[in-house]
Amino acid sequence: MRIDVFTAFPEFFDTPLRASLLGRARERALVDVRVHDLREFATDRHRSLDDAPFGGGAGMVMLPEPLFAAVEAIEPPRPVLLLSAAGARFDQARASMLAAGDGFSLLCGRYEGIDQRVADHLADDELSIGDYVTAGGESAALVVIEAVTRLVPGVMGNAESGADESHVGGLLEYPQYTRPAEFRGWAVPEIVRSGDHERVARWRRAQALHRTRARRPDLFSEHELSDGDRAALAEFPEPPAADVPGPDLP
Ligand code: JCQ
Repeated sequence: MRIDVFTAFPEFFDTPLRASLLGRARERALVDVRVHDLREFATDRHRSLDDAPFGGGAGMVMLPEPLFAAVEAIEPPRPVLLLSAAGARFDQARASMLAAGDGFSLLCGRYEGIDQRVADHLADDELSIGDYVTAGGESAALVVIEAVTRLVPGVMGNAESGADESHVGGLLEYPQYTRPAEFRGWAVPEIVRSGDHERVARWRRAQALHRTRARRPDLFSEHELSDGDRAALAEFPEPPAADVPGPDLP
């Protein structure tokens, strides 16, 4: 998997790409992340990357030329993805699609925005990691890189590589507990220590369903309840106190 990043702040990526899962995946040559400094592709003698907006207004706009020059010189893997708060939402389905390919590229905007011709004629797609604005696309690029890399075959051990996690099955994760059995007076639910693995599995499923209904009604309404789901909810109908009930169960 090759991932090319185009940024005005290449140093932003140094530590995150060396640490933890990403660092190990790169050491093992499972992913090849190449960070390109847009400054090297600036065309004027001041190495400018931005200019004032046509039509006036506050702030500066990223110039199209350095981005076009960089992508045309490097010929990085497609799709070329522009990170921006105005993009389509990046989600687990998109992460899986990218992980199934050989590579992709990320363009990081800075300043108050990017010249629209980058989105229209250079990028294949425009992606957002959520409804908030950051100072630039670098943080979003790291989110995309980590979400995709952990899905690349061989990156995670079999134990972790799981289908159990939040957003994989379209539901939020069930609550998890480890030692001690009682911490500051808060006990681990008796059932998860019971040793009845089938019952624990039904309890977890019910908790995931209650939690998703309370916290993410948008996800819950997309979820088709199975017979197993109905059985789990019948056995464990009580949502945890913290999860205020949403719409009625069918
Ligand atoms: C990405 N959610 C939020 C900041 C300009 C395209 O130009 C710019 C991009 C950014 C950073 O992106 C985000 C974002 N997903 O803010 C300024």
